[in-house]
Amino acid sequence: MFYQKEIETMPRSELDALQLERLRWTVDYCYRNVPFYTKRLDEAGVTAENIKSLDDIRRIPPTTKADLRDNYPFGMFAQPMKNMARIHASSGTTGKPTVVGYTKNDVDNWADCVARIVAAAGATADDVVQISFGYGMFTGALGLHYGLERLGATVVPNSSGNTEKALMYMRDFGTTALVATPSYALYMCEIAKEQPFPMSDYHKLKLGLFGSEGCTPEMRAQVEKGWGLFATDNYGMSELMGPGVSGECEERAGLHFNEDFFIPEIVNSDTLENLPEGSDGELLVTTLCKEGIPLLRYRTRDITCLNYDTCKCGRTGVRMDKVKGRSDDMLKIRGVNVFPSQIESVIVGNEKIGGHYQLVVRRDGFSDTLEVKVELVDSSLLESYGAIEKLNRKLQKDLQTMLGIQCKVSILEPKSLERFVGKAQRIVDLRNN
Ligand code: DLL
Repeated sequence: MFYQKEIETMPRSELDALQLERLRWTVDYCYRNVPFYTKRLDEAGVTAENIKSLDDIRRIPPTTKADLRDNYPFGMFAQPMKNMARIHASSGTTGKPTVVGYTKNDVDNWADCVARIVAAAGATADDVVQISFGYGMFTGALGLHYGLERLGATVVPNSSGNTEKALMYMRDFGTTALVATPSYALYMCEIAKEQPFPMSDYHKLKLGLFGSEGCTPEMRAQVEKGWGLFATDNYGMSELMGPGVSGECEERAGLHFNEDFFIPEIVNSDTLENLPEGSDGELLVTTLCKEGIPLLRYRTRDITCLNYDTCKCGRTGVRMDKVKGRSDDMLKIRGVNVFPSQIESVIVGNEKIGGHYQLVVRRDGFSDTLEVKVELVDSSLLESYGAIEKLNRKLQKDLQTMLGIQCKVSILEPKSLERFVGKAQRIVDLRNN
C-alpha cells in the first residue's frame, strides 16, 4: 500500500532533480542560519551556487555527533526557539545527549515520512497499533505515533515498561500491530507465554513494526513465530528526524529511503571516500527539508550498503540493507572486526538457544577474550552434561567459522540474562576497566 504514491514511485531523473534543488536550498539555508556551517562551508569553499550536480555533495565536509555535542544544546539550530514546535534528545549513554529541534513544518513532514514507511510495511487505517516504545525524549514513540495517526490508524500509546498491562491491552483491544524494538517484542512474547491466557487471545496481532535496533533474520524469525505476525524493520536516528528515514516494504528486500527528504551516501569510515554502489560502508545522510536542525553529510556510524534498483513493490527510493552494525559498536578482538549481528545470527539460528544474549570482552594479559553468554530455551537440557557439552562445542565451532576467532561460550538457564524494554544493551566491554 502507498501513502504518497506519486512521490514514492517518482522516476529517478525527477528524484535527482528534486534532490539537487533541495540540496542547494539546504546548503544556502545552513550557511545563512547556522554559524557552525557558515564557518565550515567557508573553509571548504562550498556555496549553494557551486553545487552543480549531486556529486558535488562530496565537497561538503561531513558533520559528526561530536559537532552536535560541542554545540550543546542549541548551537546547531537554524531557527530561534520561538519557531520550534518540539525538542527531542538522543538516548546517548556517554556524555551529553544530542538535542534536536523541530519546527511546525518539520513535525508535519515527519508524520508524512513515517506514514509512508508504515503503509509500505502493510499498516492501514484499519489497524489498531500499540506503541511499546518509551514516550519521552526518545523520538521512536512520538514519531511512530504521529505517523500512524496521519495514516488514519488507531493508536494505543501504552509506552514501554508495564509488560503485563501492555499484554492486557493487546488482548482486550484487539491490537493488530505492534511497535517495539525487536528485543522487547521477543520479551513481551516470553511474558505472554507465561501468563494464564492462550496465545490465541492475541490472534488479531498480524504486523510488527520494529526498529531502533538491529535484528538478524534469525531473531526476526523467532519473534514472528512466537507472535504469529509479519515483522518489518524501519530505521532512523534522532539527529536526522527519528523514525521515518527508511523502512521495509512488504517485499522486505531492503529499507526504502524517503529520498525527497534525505540523500544517503556510503563512505569508507576511515578515509571518508565515497564507495561504489553495493559496497558496505558507513552511511552518511544529508537532510533536504529540515528547518529546525538541518544536517549536511551526517556521519551515522551505521554500516550498510545501498541498492538503486526499483523494488518489486514499484517504489523507486534507494534501498539500504539492514544495518550490519555500527562502526563504533564494532568490536576489535585480537585485531579482528567483530559485529554483534554476526554473533546473533549464529546463536539465535540455533533452535536450542533463545533470542537474548550478552557479549563480554576482557583483556587477558596482552590478548582480548570474548565470552558469548546465551540462554537455553529448555532448561531440561542442563540435566545432561553430555548434551550441553555438545551444544557448547557446536556453538564455538559455528562462531569460529563466522568470526575467524575463538571465543568462550557460556550456556545459561532460560531467562537468566537481563531484559530491556528499549534498545537492548548486549555488549559489556571490560577492557578499559
Ligand atoms: O532509534 C530512531 C528510531 C526509533 C528508529 C524507532 C526506528 C524506530 P536513536 O535513538 O537516535 O534513534 O538511535 C539511532 O539506532 O544510528 C542505529 O545505530 C540504531 N538503529 C535505529 N534503527 C535501526 C534499525 C532511533 N532498524 C541509532 N536497525 C542508529 C538497526 C537501528 N539499527
